[in-house]
Amino acid sequence: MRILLYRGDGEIGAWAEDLARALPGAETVGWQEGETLPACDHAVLWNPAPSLLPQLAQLKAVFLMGAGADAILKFGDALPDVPIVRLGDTGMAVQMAEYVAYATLRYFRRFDEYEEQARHGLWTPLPAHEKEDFTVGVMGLGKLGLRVVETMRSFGFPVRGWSRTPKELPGVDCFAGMEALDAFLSGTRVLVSLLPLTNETNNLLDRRRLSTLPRGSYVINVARGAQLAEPDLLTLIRAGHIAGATLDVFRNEPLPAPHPFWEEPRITITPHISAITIRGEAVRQIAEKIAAFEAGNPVDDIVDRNLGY
Ligand code: NDP
Ligand code: OXD
Repeated sequence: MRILLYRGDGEIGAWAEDLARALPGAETVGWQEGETLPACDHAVLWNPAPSLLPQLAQLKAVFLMGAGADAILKFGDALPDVPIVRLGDTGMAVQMAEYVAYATLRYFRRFDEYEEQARHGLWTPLPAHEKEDFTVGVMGLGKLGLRVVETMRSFGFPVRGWSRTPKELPGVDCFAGMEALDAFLSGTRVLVSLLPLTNETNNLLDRRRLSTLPRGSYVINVARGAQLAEPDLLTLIRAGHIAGATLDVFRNEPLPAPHPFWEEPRITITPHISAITIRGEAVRQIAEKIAAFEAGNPVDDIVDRNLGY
């Protein structure tokens, strides 16, 4: 079996070593612009170059090195008709839970205010927020969103969730579909996005929808930057409607140097690290999926191109 390994950033050495260990007997090959791809069975890749796409038509399947499929599905009809398989969790769900819990607790327990007070030598207990005023609303109840829901519930926060198809989760107010979005937002104090980027979710969080959140809400975006209308968020923060945002993802990454977000103290910026791909776990899962594929067994996490995730 021959496997193409490719990353847009060119760094495949460690992936090749791990894959050789996980699938002994498989040969891995790389590819560079201008080369003709030798006959391969599968590809394991991230951010493919457009000129590689036609050469993928010979493959049995493409395995992504990440959870989001938007970076490949954006090529639309230029993509060959082979199954695309994304990562399912592989250690990312717990990282998302850590990130969202940290950001929420920082707001809820007023840590920023205490830090500021401490800088001025002030010992002044502030009134504690009530959990009942801090409903966490998670958009996207998939592999990652569900773990966040579970974690925030374990701290005793009221939790609600929004997904495309209806769900029933113990102790969670579940909302589904566009028709329920305003109702979901209107009772959410801490909004978390863990949605895939699709035609439906692109620019979903615009001025009108962000205004539907109660005054004093917070936004945590750990999914994809293009879901959020960035100027609208800024306007609502400056107007005091949104109290703050913790953003890991942006419409343009890296976030460009002159961008008003850098200057806004109520926005916390991290460089797309809320859940990094843990290579060892990813390779183990991909190897298992390739083995299942070869054996004709069902493979999880095949991307639905019509839905976009
Ligand atoms: P899943 O596919 O497991 O879950 C997606 C969830 O979003 C599902 O609950 C789905 O609903 C819901 N959804 C999709 N479209 C809509 C819609 N139009 N309206 C309402 N709900 C919708 O994905 P994961 O949990 O594995 O990952 C989520 C995203 O997180 C990835 O797509 C990626 O963009 C992002 N990500 C970000 C990382 C980072 O470091 N910042 C790292 C990893 C992932 P339903 O259940 O009904 O299908
Ligand atoms: C992913 C990501 O989708 O890193 O895995 O954003």
